[in-house]
Amino acid sequence: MNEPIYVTQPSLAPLTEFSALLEEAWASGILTHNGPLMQRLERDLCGYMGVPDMICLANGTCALQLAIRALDLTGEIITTPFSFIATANIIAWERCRPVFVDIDPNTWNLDPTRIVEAITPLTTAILPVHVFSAPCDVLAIQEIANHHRLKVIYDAAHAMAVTCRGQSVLNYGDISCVSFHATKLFNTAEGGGCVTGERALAARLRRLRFFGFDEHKDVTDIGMNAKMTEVHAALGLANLRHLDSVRANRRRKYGLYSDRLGELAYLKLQQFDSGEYNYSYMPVLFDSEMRLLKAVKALAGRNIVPRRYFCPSLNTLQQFAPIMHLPVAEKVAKCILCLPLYDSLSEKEIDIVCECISGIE
Ligand code: T4K
Repeated sequence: MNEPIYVTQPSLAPLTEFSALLEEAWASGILTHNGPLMQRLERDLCGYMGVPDMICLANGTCALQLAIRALDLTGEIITTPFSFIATANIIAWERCRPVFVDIDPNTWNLDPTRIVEAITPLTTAILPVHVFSAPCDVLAIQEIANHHRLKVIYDAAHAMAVTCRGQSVLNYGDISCVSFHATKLFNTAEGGGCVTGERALAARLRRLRFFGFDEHKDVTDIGMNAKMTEVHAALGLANLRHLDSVRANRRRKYGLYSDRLGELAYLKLQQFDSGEYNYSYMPVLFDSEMRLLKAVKALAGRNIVPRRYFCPSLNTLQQFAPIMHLPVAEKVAKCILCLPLYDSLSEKEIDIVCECISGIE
């Protein structure tokens, strides 16, 4: 390969569609402060996903931060060690303690059977991740939360356009937090949002993103600046029109990969119920880190750059001490490689990736 093949490339609408929307902002001179394009994006996203309310924000990390604040969480929050660093960081940033619980070896999501033993009098919430978009066991998690009077925030950063049990996966929990980062299925360059079915919570999230201003511009809460700009919202509106075809295209490519790699004895794919996935990532689990490293080397030889999302397992990081040993997450984190998957990736390129991986011993 002359040009490197990276793990992903942003999905982008034709530039003309983006610029047509920007013309509206140029004409009105409104660039931010919950402007008309952002409000339209919120409405369109609700309609597209079938969710009651979407609060668009500057990024997915802000979404998690505001969710923790809006629910007034303190103490300990039970979470997964197999995630991007933002998940645990924002819990600690909000002066709570992330308590890591091991994951399921097949879905790679928080294992609900291990949650109860981690609950203490300080626990206020469970914060699972729908990792790579595969839905968590939402019913089991909600049952535990109800029984122990805990809040549930889903880190749904990867889980745009995913249904679970006949409705958007974002409808589960008290608040779901999604990311619209450039590397996600749906992007606004930087961006994110909170979804909630509770009106009062939605109103509070709106105040928190806007310095604590309420709808009359009176300061009635302690807020910050987490607004999405009109420029980002315009990109979102343009990209949203193409989301169905982006998802379908990725699904087809995911299928090509799984046809070619699914039978390899040393590889496993993520387990998810059919349809409940958005194909934004192509993660494969090797039977050992050594084999993964051989694959990385073989791919590097063809100028292909996969990513080790999410290594190391977050429970092994010093900043989240005391360190607990969580064998499933530690093994999975060492053995997962995300292969290139994006709109313009060709079948030939997928073949080359698969050749590299099939050829290792
Ligand atoms: N929770 C979870 C579970 C998450 O995964 C994330 C973010 C969050 C919370 C927080 O959401 P945000 O606050 O980010 O909205 C990416 C993203 O920065 C991050 O959003 C994402 N998860 C995380 C999993 O991955 P990297 O380290 O992959 O970025 P980078 O720059 O290495 O990009 C990967 C490849 O993508 C590059 O090789 C080239 C390509 N690329 C990247 C960018 C930024 C492009 O082609 N264009 C671009 O603009 O972090």
